[in-house]
Amino acid sequence: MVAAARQPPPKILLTGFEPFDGSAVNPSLQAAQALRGRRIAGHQVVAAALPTVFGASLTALLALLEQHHPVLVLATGQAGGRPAICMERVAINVDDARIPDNAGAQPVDQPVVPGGPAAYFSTLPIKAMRAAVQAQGIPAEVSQTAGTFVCNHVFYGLMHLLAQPRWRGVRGGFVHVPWLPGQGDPSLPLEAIVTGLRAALAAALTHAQDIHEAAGALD
Ligand code: PCA
Repeated sequence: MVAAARQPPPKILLTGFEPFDGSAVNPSLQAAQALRGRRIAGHQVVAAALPTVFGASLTALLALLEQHHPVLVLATGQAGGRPAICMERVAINVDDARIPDNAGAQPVDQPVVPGGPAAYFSTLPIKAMRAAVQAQGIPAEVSQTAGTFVCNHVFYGLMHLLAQPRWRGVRGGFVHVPWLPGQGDPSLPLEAIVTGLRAALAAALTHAQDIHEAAGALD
């Protein structure tokens, strides 16, 4: 008798953004690439780059969802000037760009989804993720705003997609990471960002419910 084929592990989708604003690198993309194919808590990491472009980033994200059918999606981006890995709590229905995106678009006071809800909360356990990153000795915070540029656009668009019955049960959220050394101050080395994201993903996969600890320094 032929042994039953082993089930492939469930997938998690980890995205990073292409460099923007004249920078040659984006730590979110480097970290996602470093985690490509890794096993975390019995899941396999699918890593992908999103264009730092309003609209096209969400088209790419939907194609990735349809291709991979992940059980969890973590989108990540660079937040220059922040000192810690930031678990984003909320995505808002606003595009309001201070600088043009990589295609030259600079929407001001536009909705991400016309007629959509004002906001969506992350469905990842942000406090458990913060605790797991801090336990690695890496600075981590809960953040109450992902801004109004392409990161918030993707976060909102992701949560709007996952709110559809078609993607029922798929959890999603967004994490901002600091600059790499050489991009500006404050910064975190790539190894710390990779270790932090790995710990955050492990916590997300092992906590169906969040833990409840008081808000932290940036809150
Ligand atoms: N950070 C930007 C967009 C791409 C990225 O990595 C942001 O915070 O919106």
